[in-house]
Amino acid sequence: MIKTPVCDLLNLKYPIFQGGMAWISDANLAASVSNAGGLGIIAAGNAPASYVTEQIRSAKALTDKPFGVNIMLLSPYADAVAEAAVQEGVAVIVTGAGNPAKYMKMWLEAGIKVIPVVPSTALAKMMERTGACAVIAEGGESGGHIGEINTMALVPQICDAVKIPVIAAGGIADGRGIAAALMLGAVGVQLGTRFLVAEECTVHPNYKNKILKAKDIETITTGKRLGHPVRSLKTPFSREYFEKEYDSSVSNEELEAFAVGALRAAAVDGDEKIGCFLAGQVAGLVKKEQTAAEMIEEMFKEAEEILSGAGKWVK
Ligand code: TUI
Repeated sequence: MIKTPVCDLLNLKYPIFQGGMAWISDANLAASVSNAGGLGIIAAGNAPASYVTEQIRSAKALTDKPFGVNIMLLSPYADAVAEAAVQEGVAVIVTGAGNPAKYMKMWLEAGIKVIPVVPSTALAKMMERTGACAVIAEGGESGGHIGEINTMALVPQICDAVKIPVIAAGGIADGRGIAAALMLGAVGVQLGTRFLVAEECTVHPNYKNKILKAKDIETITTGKRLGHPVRSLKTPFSREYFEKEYDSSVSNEELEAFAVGALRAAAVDGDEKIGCFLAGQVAGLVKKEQTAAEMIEEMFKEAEEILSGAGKWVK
């Protein structure tokens, strides 16, 4: 059995979080992961607070285990979602795509455990000072909005920078990745891309098929020009965005307008032309659809075998 301080901190059987994926991580997926012994997370993405409230209530009806809400700080509704999460009394808030300092006091006073995603040691230290109970060190292999540093380099540096528990994210999709993350000093992992193909994940089937068929070099990073790099699968949308990004005759406003609605088009409509299919570099490792429980049990069995056998290299 793999037990870490994150299991005690959040009352989990397995130290694994399901990433909060905008338009994808709903109550159904989150409750399945929580029922399987991990931490399921509802993604607020760019949705209004009413959607998040509704999803929190649905998740409460589907599980009596703890689950979290991921608040995407670039969202125009971030303030309202930050308050809705307090109103609904969620156990855990994960933040992404920004610095949540202005909400920390309100969340901590409400007794919520706050776990920000951090792409740097500076932000990790600041989050520790402001009361985060753990941080997620997310490397640039991840899907979606990403930082500069990759998981292998980021995780140990963040582990050295803070005393609170560190959860590793980015580039993890199986037991080998979990074992490696623990060796880097992390005490938990967060996975998005693998859970995209969970049976309980209601994302459009075209999205799942794209992940299941993806090879190692099939992701691309776009959005650097606007300061928000995003990793997604190579598709007509991402290739065209990439070209526009390096075309000086295209204005920033035109570039932004081109991407409006692209996440929804992928996740809800499965539109292979105009959709933006966010995915991590591990998409090529994801080969089968399983229940969330099967995935978690399989990965931790594998991680346990690897870690138990690791002494073979020590002579
Ligand atoms: O947030 C994510 N991944 C995401 S968010 C998303 S939706 C989106 N929509 C429009 C534009 C961009 C994204 C899709 N995927 N991951 C967590 C994450 N957080 N990665 C990197 C960061 C991050 C970056 C900078 C966290 C904090 C940060 O701080 C900067 C500061 O303000 O200090």
